[in-house]
Amino acid sequence: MSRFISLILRHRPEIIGIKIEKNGGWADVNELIQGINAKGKFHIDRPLLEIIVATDNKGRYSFNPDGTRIRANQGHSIDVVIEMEHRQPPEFLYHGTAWKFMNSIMDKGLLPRSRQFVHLSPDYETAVKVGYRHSKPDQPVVLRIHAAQMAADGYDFMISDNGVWQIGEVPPQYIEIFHQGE
Ligand code: HQG
Repeated sequence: MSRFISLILRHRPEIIGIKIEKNGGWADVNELIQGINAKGKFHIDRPLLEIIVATDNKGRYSFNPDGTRIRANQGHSIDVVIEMEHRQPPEFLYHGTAWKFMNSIMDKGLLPRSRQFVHLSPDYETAVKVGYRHSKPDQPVVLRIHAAQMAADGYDFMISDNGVWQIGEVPPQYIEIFHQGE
């Protein structure tokens, strides 16, 4: 159910016939509930939606203050503008990916692909989990990104409400393959 909501709010609202506001990425909660139920794949009501939002393991969703609207905090491919905090990054951030992408990454850098931004993790362990999504059953590769150096060179870092760092791209010179324990 949560994956389905994520698909709707980040990528394909049209599959249940709803619109997402460009400014803020908000969907109307009643329309979302009715749209999901009309589709027939899942049945949802407001209390269940509230549980999903409150317990999501990555804090993917938020309600607006009066609870009438809902959005995904990050990860969109559709054209929305989510206000995010622009913040000075730590010295290093991390990115987990698959070895099969490495030639291209070291050639072109990290690119957002289908999403609006490249996502970077604050720590190694999170990057391993993200990387596994693309590398299974093989071990992922974790890249260490020289984030503070990038910021010093003028790159603008943002962090979403659920703590995922976002950047437009990471050129190859800021990327190194990271081995745990270094
Ligand atoms: C790779 C999950 C070839 C990139 C996670 C990644 C994350 C390149 C894949 C969030 C490349 C894109 C996002 C290049 C980047 N050549 N491959 N030049 N540049 N790539 O899923 O960062 O569960 O769009 O390394 O926790 O893996 O959805 O991005 O492997 O925060 O909430 O292209 O998704 O969150 O894959 O994951 P994705 P991601 P949720």
